[in-house]
Amino acid sequence: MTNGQTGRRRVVDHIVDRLAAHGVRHIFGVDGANIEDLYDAAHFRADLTAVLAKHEFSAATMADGYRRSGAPLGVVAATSGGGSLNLVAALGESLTSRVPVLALVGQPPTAMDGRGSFQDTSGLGGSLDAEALFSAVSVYCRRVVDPARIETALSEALAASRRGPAVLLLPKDVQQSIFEGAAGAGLPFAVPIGDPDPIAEQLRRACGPVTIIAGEQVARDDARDELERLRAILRARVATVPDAKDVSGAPGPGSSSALGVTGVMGHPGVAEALTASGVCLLVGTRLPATARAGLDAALAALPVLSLGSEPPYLSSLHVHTDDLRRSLTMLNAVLSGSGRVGSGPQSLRSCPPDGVTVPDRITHTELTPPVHEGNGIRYRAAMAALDAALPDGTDIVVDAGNTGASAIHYLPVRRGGRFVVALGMGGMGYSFGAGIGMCFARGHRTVIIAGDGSFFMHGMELHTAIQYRLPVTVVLFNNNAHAMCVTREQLFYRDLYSYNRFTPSKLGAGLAAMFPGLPAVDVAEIGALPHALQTALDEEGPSVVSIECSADEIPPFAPFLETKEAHVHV
Ligand SMILES: Cc1ncc(C[n+]2csc(CCOP(=O)(O)OP(=O)(O)O)c2C)c(N)n1
Ligand SMILES: [Mg+2]
Repeated sequence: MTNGQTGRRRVVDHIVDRLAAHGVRHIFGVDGANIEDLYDAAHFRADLTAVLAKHEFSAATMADGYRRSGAPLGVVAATSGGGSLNLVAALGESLTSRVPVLALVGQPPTAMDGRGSFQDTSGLGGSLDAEALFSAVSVYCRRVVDPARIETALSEALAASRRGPAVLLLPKDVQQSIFEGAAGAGLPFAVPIGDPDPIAEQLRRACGPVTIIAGEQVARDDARDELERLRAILRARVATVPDAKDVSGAPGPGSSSALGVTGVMGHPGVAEALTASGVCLLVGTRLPATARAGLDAALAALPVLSLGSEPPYLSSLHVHTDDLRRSLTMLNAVLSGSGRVGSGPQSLRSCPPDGVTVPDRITHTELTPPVHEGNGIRYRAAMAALDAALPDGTDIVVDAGNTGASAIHYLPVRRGGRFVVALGMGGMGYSFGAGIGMCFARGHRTVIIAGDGSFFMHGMELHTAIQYRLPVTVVLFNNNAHAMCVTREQLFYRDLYSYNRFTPSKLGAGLAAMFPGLPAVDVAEIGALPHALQTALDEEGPSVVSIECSADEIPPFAPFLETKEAHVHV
């Protein structure tokens, strides 16, 4: 492709060609003088849409949500100065959760580097050093000052982005330079694929049931089917970490093997299952503290095996792989008798593990927070109404706070749907951009679940969903507070004061007035919720339901609950 006006092929034209060849169909960003050439280049490619967001944080979470929901790569574009700085929080989220994202960041022309140019971030002459800053929130960061280096930098960035965000800093003159190289699609890059022999061997020695804990790498490497096959071969129970709820069957009918979620917002049955297991197999998770809480004792008493791109935070027999789909396929072949373990003369014949047994039936369990007596729709009742209303295939993205914990704990994943939550940094306001990005990637109804505090941070990104007429339903839980912080004040600071309650607002009415034509309502009674949800979900475009709830209700969050009274079999 070439510039539609001049017919000459610029660096930006080459970049968009490479992205399109990589399977990217949308890039997300906010325009500005030092990124407008990239928007110009994208305009001349029919297969690439440059989406205009309202804030760079949300543009970057759009890229993150786009990739997490299955697209090959999330791409965000931002201009220099303040625009670029707005990316940092979102890239930090993508880095911690290892989400493949490429950030293309404009900079002022190089001729003025270090000489007081507007928004200088060259690091020269006392200016902010963007390369140092973005290196800290990415797995790869290069400032491209020579147009001849773009091809190498782009190839390296695309290869590195498999492990997390990559950043290219692109001064305006470099973007506008004529691209001299060939218009190729770059070389394919090799990915380390772990051979799971040692895990197969240990599984053969295992005695008792197997519990699998699956993590976000299963989603990243699109290995859900392979995980399900492994589960069937091992007749294992599967739990997921909280930010990978959608990688294994949801608890409930048709999925008796699913134990639910691990960790702070998790289900007590996971610890019970581990205690009764002969071995635990971690698939694609490092099991960070939020995912491990309450499980340390049970895990310490078991052999722990791990397959994934990074070793877990607890001691285990770990096999490294950057492609879980391929490694799980190998493991399944070996365990099911259709492959061989190893390749030498000493290699074991493949066979199913004998000592592995089918676990006793374990009932699904829930945390039970103290009953809340005051006003407001209860989180559990609201999640039950959502569970009844959301059809199969609906994608769900969840934000932070008491609202987020309740959704993770109570709301099952839809069959065939995605369930995304950002627990890497747990940054409020993630869900708005991420939900919009998911909707662009998957093209069907996405439900964003967020608290009023998260809404006040980044909820205005709703405007982008309206602009692009996306089938996005925003379900707000309005407790007129940063309620998770209210709960902490009550439980840990003797309830003597509150910084965290807000002046009340009516978000549904407010949004309906602000965006004429947007269906947006406030719901204060549980009886009215099913109809309000159904109406919102039946819309073709965006819609909003704001649920009035209470900052005094304690959510299903283990650190807030007394373990003794905390759970009951349901
Ligand atoms: C960007 C950011 N700032 C601060 C926090 C700390 N924090 C965690 S939950 C929370 C309150 C969330 O309020 P809201 O979205 O209304 O949800 P609620 O807890 O009220 O259900 C805060 C301030 C955070 N997670 N992210
Ligand atoms: Mg709130």
